[in-house]
Amino acid sequence: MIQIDKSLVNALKESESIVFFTGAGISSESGIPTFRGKDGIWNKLRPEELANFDAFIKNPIMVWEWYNHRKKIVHEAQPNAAHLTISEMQNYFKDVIVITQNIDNLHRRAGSNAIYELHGNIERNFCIDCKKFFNEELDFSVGVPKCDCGGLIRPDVVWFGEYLPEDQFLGGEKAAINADVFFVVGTSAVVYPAVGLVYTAKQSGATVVEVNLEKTALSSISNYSFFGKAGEILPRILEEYRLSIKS
Ligand code: BJW
Ligand code: ZN
Repeated sequence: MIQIDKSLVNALKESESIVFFTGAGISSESGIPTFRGKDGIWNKLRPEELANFDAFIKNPIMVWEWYNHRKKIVHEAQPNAAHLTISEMQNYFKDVIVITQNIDNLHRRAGSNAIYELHGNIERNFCIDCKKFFNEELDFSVGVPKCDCGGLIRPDVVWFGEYLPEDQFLGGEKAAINADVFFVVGTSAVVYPAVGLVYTAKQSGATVVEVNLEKTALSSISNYSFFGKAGEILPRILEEYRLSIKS
């Protein structure tokens, strides 16, 4: 049985705004591989070969194959107990805000209403030249899909060396500043500027709670660290919180 500290439950009882900063690890129990770590997809595929604009220009077919493969996995996946618990938290707290590095839509499908997507969304695509959006199924029958203007269409995700969508980052930053409790779930915490939001939350006075299979660079600044599966730990935290408000 995972033990949940009473002091954390007390902090939650005094909280109006709780924030979940999530990474690939929250979706691993839904069958979506993580990037890094033991079963990370990037153990086999080098990120710099795929997740950057130059790689796309050099070999758009290879990059699209990777995204289409992942899209299929994402479509077949279902939100797990961790996503669902976060969504359920909306019944207990004034503000429950998700800041995610994931592009998989699982928080939305779980029912979370306030979501900032820092690294884009695999469901959307846009033309690299005129920036027009294409949200429908793309046709790959004659090679890499192109816009009417002739530009290549790419997935609307953030690659290395690209700026994060400003509205999403600023929304996430505001949430981090206002957070009472800031959960960091399933991220290796190596990709910036996203991870900087954890430090923003900490400096703004939030209680930081890390949930991960293993230690990360954020463990030392976290007020609480739970090492195990998000799909087991988050439901236990909600369960203890519920018990405490009954008594
Ligand atoms: C579980 C679990 C379970 C498993 N339960 N836990 C040097 C220093 C600092 C910064 C830089 C630097 N050199 C370059 C940079 C900048 C660069 C960066 O941060 N690089 C570092 C890697 C060194 N950042 C950027 O380039 C960003 N843009 C930028 O900085 O713009 C400014 C700029 C503009 C122009 C010029 C110069 C600067 C953009 C970053 C974009 C990241 N994009 C990706 C791909 C998105 C699209 C896609 O999905 O294909 O985003 S990379 C990839 O990493 C993806 C993720 O969102 C991101 C983070 O990964 P995450 O989520 O942490 O996953 P994992 O796999 O790493 O970790 C999983 C964790 O879960 C593990 O810890 C497990 O233990 C755990 N876990 N199962 C609980 N059941
Ligand atoms: Zn175009």
